[in-house]
Amino acid sequence: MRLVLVGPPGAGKGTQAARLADAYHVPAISTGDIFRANVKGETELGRKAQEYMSHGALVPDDVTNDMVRDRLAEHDVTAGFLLDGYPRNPEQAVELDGMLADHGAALDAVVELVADSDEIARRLLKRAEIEGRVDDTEDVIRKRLSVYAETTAPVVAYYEGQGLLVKVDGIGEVDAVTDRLVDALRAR
Ligand code: B4P
Repeated sequence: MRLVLVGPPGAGKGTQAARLADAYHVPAISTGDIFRANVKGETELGRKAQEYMSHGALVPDDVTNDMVRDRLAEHDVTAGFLLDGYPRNPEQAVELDGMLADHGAALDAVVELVADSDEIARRLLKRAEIEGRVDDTEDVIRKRLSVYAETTAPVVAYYEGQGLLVKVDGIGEVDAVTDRLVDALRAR
C-alpha cells in the first residue's frame, strides 16, 4: 500500500498516520516529524528548516524533496509507505511521481482528511498548551492555514484528477476517524 495523507494543519494527519501505518504494516513518513527531529538534533537540515517552520512557511522544495527521495530509497519502504505531510504543493507532487516512477512504483490512494478552521484552531491551541510547539501560536496557525489554502489545496485537485482521491471527515473521536479511514480505503 502506497498512501499519501493530506489535510490542513490540525486535521489529524499525524495522529491518523500512526494508526493507518499500523493497520497496513507500512512505515509512516512524516516530513514535519523529520524536520522537528533535525531541529532538535541541531543538524544543518534542522537549522535550514527551523526558520521556515517557526513562521508557518513551507521549507524550500529542494531541501524537502531531497530529504524524501533519500527516505524513499531505504529498504523498509519497498512493500509500501504512508506519506504524512508530503507533497504539500503541486511541484512536490510532480517530484514524488518522478521518484516513484524511478522505482517502478505508483501511489495507490491519496486520503484527504477534512476539518473546519474552528476545530483546527481549537485542537492546535490545545496542543500548544501540552507540547509548546513554536508553530502552534494563533498567528502562526493562521499563516499555516493560509499556506494550506493557497499552496496545498491544489495538490488535492491534482490527485483528484488522477482518480486517486479519497475524502474522509476528520471530525469526531480519534477511533471513529480511524474506522472511517479504513472503511473508505477498503471501499476503494
Ligand atoms: P506538520 O508536522 O505536517 O504539521 P501539521 O500540518 O500541523 O500536522 P500534524 O500532523 O502535526 O497535526 P495533526 O493534524 O495530526 O508540519 C509542520 C511544518 O513542517 C509545516 O508548517 C512546514 O513548515 C514543515 N513541513 C512539513 N512538511 C513539509 C513539506 N512537505 N514541504 C515543506 N514544508 C513542510 O494533529 C493536530 C492536533 O489535533 C494534535 O494535537 C492531535 O492530538 C489533535 N487531534 C487529532 N485528531 C483529533 C480528533 N479526532 N479529535 C480531537 N483532536 C484531534
